[in-house]
Amino acid sequence: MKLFVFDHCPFCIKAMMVAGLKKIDLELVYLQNHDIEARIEKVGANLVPILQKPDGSYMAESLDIAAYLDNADGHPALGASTHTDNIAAWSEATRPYGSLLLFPRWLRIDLPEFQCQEAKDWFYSKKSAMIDESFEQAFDNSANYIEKLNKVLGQLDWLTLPSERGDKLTYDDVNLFPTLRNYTVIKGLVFPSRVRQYIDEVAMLTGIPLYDDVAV
Ligand SMILES: N[C@@H](CCC(=O)N[C@@H](CS)C(=O)NCC(=O)O)C(=O)O
Repeated sequence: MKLFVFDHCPFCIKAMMVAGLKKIDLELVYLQNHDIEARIEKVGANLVPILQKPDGSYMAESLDIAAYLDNADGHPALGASTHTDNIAAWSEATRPYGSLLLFPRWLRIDLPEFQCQEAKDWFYSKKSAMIDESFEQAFDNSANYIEKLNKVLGQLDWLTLPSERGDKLTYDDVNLFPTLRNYTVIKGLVFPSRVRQYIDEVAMLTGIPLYDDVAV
């Protein structure tokens, strides 16, 4: 099977987490960010992740792909969500600062979906319109946004560690971890120790690489 992704895409990480957890033999294919046609020709819409199943057919929607991969061996491992509202509220609270901090950084590190100028230019024009700031301005304002994001990171008091539940993951982890994983690219962001432990434990169980070594 093939999974078409961007490395920085949190939805793609949802599908990749399950593939890693279940040790599914999956080829990751990184599409160039501007190559909309490569997405539309497969699923009729401009989005990743896209799974190509063994019969050659394509499947979109990260949570559908996650469920498909989890059920592929007839022994689903993921538990049900119990913190859907908490995760939705927390994600909403972090999104503005997360975008301002993440978007400029994705072009400052070496990512497989930005291997040509066209891909970088496409991302820049689309996303700087979304944050209403140039990437340069947003990056220069990092200290301010980091302070705000640090506060929201303290609002994860309901979080339980995988090690406190027999290393069993749930759809809450699939929905929460990708955002936290992306925040590891933000140099100077201080994760509360329990949140940091959560990130490290889920990364270990799913084999998802973090960005600490290349953080900017
Ligand atoms: N509901 C979709 C959302 C996927 C999505 O929004 N993917 C973004 C990347 S994070 C995308 O492909 N956007 C198109 C683009 O960047 O051109 C899912 O859960 O898979």
